[in-house]
Amino acid sequence: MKEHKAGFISIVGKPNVGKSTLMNQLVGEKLSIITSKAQTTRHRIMGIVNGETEDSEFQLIYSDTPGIIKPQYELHSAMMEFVHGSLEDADVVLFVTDIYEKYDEEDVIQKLQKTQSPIILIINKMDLATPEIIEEKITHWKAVLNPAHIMTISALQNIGIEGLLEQVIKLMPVHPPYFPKDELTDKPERFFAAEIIREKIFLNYKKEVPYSCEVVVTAFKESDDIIRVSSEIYVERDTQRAILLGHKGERIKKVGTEARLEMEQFFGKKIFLEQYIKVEQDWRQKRIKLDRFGY
Ligand code: GDP
Ligand code: K
Ligand code: MG
Repeated sequence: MKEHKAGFISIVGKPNVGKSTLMNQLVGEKLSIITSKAQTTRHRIMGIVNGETEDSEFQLIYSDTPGIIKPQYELHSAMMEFVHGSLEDADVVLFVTDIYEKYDEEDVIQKLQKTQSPIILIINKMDLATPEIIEEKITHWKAVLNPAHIMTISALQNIGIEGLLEQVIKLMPVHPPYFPKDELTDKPERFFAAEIIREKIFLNYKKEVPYSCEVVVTAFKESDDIIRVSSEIYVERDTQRAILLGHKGERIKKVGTEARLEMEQFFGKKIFLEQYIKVEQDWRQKRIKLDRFGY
């Protein structure tokens, strides 16, 4: 019989370097929402991949995490707790950087130096770089962190992902599976429904509005041919509620349509979606409200 390998792989790094894009490529599903805005990802999201090589069966449990930042709100502190938790569990750390990243990583580096697990440093967005820039980044990272491996990839264009996967499997410990083999993630369906709505909000509004929004799915009722989803969107102020709605509610209607279409793809069923907008003053700063929202 083949040996079984299993382990936790944490995807960490600064905002917007492509962590969620990479996670989705590795898992082969869009589990994590992606936008060009920093702080899109707020939770630790696990994606599970089962497979086999010539010599072993494996289960890889990836964790996508929020980008590492200096907390300004209680919400940020909760987000950074997810990052720390994920580093503590890690058998392998994928430290994602991109070709734009400036050389001011001390806070992040200090966190990584504390982990015992091997680090694969990833230089992402190679599709946008010249060989000279990549060479410069490699030299830099060897000097400051000296990770077990450095790999250059494009998560967006699916370049270098195969090679990365091989490295990850090599580093996995021999261990029985942690999750049943038909499980894709640790999060419930309604979590993904809420995330899809949140992504559409990030894509449709500017400035502070997306950051002030939280989405809660209050009902997720599946029948043979349709899923009925009820959601509440929380904002911090009445003015934000007005912006979210738009003239005659047209803007939020657009969000709803886009979210519904993506949910139909994700869940493979027709979706009936309800959205209610509520004001919850300063929820990002209040521990008690964050608890209620699952942070
Ligand atoms: P995260 O904040 O680290 O999770 O980053 P995201 O995965 O949300 O990606 C941030 C932005 O970078 C999005 O607009 C992505 O489409 C883009 N992006 C991610 N990977 C690549 C890549 O390999 N090449 C290019 N050109 N863009 C990328
Ligand atoms: K992002
Ligand atoms: Mg992300």
